[in-house]
Amino acid sequence: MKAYYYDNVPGDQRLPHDSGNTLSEETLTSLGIHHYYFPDDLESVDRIANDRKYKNRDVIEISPSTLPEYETKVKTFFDEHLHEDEEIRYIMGGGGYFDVRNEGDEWVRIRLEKGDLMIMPAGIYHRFTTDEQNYTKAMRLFKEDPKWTPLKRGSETDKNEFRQGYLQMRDG
Ligand code: KMT
Ligand code: NI
Repeated sequence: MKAYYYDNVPGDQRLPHDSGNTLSEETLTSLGIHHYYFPDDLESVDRIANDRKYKNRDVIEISPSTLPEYETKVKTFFDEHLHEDEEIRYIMGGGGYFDVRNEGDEWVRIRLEKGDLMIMPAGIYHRFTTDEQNYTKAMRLFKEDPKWTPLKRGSETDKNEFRQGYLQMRDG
C-alpha cells in the first residue's frame, strides 16, 4: 500500500499519477480508512469479516479477458461515487488504485497490491481503476443486505444521510 496525492495531470487513469507527495497511514485513518496487510492469510480476512458481521463475499477478476466490456466497466468504476455501506476490498492478485477525496476535496490515491485489505467508510467519495497491467483480482465483502449501489456524486449525494454521517465522523 502506498498513499499519495493524485497529480491531476490529464492522461490515462491507469498511470500512477503520483505527485510525489505521500500520505501517512494516520492521515488515511483520519479520513476513516483502515488498511491491513494480509499476504496469503485468508484467516485474518475471515476474522475481520466475522468481527464486522459480514456474511457474503465474491471474487472479481478485472481484466480484459475475464470481465465482459472491460473498458466500459473500468471507466464506470472511475466515476466518482459513494455507497451507503462501508466497502471492504481484499486484493488477491495484480494491483489497482482507489482514489478518495480528502477534507480539502483533493484526490488521494491509494495503491493496493496483493495482500492489501482496505476498509472504506460509507459516504466517502471515491473511484477505482486498474493499473497499467490491466489486472486486479479482488475479494469484495458485503453484509447480508448490501447497499453498495454506486451513487454518482451530485447535489443529491451531497445531501445523502450517509454522506452527512460520514462528514460528521470525519470533521467531528
Ligand atoms: C468500486 O466500488 O468502485 C469497486 O468496488 C471497484 C471494483 S473492486 C476492486
Ligand atoms: Ni465504490
